[in-house]
Amino acid sequence: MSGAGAPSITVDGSGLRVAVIAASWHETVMDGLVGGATRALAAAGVRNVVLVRVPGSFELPVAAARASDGAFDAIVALGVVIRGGTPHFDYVCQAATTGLSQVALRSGVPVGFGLLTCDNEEQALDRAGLEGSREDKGAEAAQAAIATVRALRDLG
Ligand code: DLZ
Repeated sequence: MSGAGAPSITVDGSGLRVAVIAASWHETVMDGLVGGATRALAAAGVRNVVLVRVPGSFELPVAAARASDGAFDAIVALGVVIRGGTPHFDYVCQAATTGLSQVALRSGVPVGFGLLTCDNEEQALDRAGLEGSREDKGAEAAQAAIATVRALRDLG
């Protein structure tokens, strides 16, 4: 799956409370993702943003579950998992993906999915919203989360 076909989303996030939950592995890539998400939230008019760090991507769902208890309108989950020579990659990716999806479905609080799953660091840097990156997945995840809040409100 590539970034081809991604929509250009314009959102009004004024008045929303957003939790950004970010893993800590792969510092440079994470700096890019967090920067992209926070810039996108600011551009959308979101003033109430709480940033929380967890150790790794495996810990994203439990923190997202806590943030979905009513204190926030949307959650942005950010992490990067880089394939190594062991099956660990698959376990961490699957646990994070399934867990974050369950949080959103059980709570009704939209979770922007900003988890990069890459073969190598070069791929991750290219998606991290850093200078020279081709994509900004942190910003995309933030825009998706607040656009989904609006969509759910339209549904009543
Ligand atoms: C253990 C591990 C490995 C091998 N790789 C990554 C990674 O690429 N990205 C990431 O966010 N976390 C990684 N982790 C850590 C796990 O997510 C988790 O923090 C530990 O297994 C402790 O529960």
